[in-house]
Amino acid sequence: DDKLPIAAHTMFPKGFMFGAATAAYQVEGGWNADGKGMSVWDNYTHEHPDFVALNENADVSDDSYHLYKEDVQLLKTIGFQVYRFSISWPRVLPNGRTSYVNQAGIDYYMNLIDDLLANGIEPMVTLFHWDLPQALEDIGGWLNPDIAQLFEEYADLMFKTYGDKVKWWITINEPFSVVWFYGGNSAGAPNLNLHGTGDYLSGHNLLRAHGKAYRLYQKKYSHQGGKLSMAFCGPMCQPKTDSKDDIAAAERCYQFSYGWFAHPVFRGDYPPVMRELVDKNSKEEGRTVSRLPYFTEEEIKEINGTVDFFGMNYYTTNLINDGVIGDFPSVTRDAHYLTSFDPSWPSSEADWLKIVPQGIRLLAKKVKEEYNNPTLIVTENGYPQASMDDYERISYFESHFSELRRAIYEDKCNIIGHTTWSIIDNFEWRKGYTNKFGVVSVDFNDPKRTRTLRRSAEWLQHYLAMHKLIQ
Ligand code: PNW
Repeated sequence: DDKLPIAAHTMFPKGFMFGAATAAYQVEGGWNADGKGMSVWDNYTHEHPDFVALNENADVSDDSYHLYKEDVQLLKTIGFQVYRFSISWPRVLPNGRTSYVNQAGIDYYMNLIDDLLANGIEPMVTLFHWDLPQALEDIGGWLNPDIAQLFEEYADLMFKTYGDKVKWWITINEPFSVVWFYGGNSAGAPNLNLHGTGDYLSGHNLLRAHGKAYRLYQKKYSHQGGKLSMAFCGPMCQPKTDSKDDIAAAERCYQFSYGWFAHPVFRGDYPPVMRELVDKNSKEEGRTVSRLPYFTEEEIKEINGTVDFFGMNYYTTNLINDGVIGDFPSVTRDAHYLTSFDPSWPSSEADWLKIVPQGIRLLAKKVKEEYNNPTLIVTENGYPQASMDDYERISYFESHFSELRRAIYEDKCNIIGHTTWSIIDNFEWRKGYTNKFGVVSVDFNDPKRTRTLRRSAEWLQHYLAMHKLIQ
């Protein structure tokens, strides 16, 4: 392997797909346009403006609801082959239920998909990127077991409507992030702060919902020939020292983030270490049932083997050591590890994101080992930098691409694509507009939301042009 031709190390293999990603709430705006219903993020930002940096919200954001054609032209100009975007559930189903369909919302995504295809760009569609219809949150949201069937009905309509044009589906973006909105500290909508209970329960229903949507696709839509997955996330968990305890702590960190959702869909149930620790703590707390729910035999059958590829969101790495921290009860306490950063890792404009390129390779290798080398797509990876001369972002992509190629050529990981987060600056959740992830900048003070290519967009343009030459 040391003797690979230089070109193999420099370029990705033939057929490797490059794309860019966004999410509905972060870019669309049009929060109440043409009959769209309220989402939990509309509600959260309107009710608690103080939860978001500079009291911002995404009522207008990039206005991609009206300007999507500009986005498509940007993707085309840079040379991306894939666009990963999400559908706003309340835009198509204002009450969350299929009993009332908002035709304007259906048309919006049809027009976007048609425009992408007309420009030679493949759509990759996320069904849920955090903007749950508020009407469903009002009945308990992801805590209510009924949500799994409601999600299945929503997915059914989406497969039926767009499935002859869309071949890549992500059911749920980052279930591991969603659970913090139910169990963390004001982390996001619906902001329930049910530590150690709401997180496990919402996670359980996210998995049940995913399983149902996957089986439905298999039963009713397999002739469409699409591929389905979730987008899993977390930082890469690297042991702080090579002590046995820290190595075990880093393993717990992995299993309580990626493993929490990937283990059930690849192996049929929660990671054994999660089961063991949450059951043990629940018992010690005097509970008669575990805070981590059990799947029925039927659910295990439904959930096991419901991913056609591994959607991997990677941004950064944490150092992990053994230790107890967190509210009583809480996921953090159950997993009992501490996080830190290596002081040698360069910082970015986001406090949580240190530059650790080797992490993407180590994570891909971990995924290969855990789940028998699944097909893998890096569904998110990107860097926040506001400057138009964003050379740090270029270096971030350069180094992460390089580590990805090593994962492919040296570790033999089956990685087939990468979608950059993000094509344009957008509403970065609680950070508002203060973190800018776009390779294209957006002027949020300009009613026209003018979009301008950064240096990194030009760098990608050249990189992708070279990539196309070897196809
Ligand atoms: C992602 N981590 O969340 C989200 O999917 C995007 O919507 C968001 O804009 C993007 O990151 C940038 O922040 C993350 O644990 C969740 O390292 C978790 C992690 C990173 C990103």
